[in-house]
Amino acid sequence: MAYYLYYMNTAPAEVKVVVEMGEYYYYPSEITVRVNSRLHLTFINKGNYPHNAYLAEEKRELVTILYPSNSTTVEMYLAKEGIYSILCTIAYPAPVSHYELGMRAKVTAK
Ligand SMILES: [Cu+2]
Repeated sequence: MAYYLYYMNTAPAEVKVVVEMGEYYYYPSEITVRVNSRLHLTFINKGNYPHNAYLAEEKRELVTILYPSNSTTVEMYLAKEGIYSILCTIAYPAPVSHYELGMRAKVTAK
């Protein structure tokens, strides 16, 4: 499942995407935006365990921890082309991080 959002103007584009979290996935798992987009990601935890969102390329957490039934909105400014990986680094109740079980999403700016 992928969202493709294109804009013809050169002003920063405001893009809003709702990302569902569960065991063990983000949905959608692929988001594509144009460079120079301000991406507002609203994470909603529809699962039974806590989840987070770690931005691998910048080595920082977008969402520290989100408990079941909670939601939060964070912003990513995509100033240059690239592919960004969002991973869930929580390892509960499984002994491995959720991203190792497939909980990862990709944001592409092009
Ligand atoms: Cu998780």
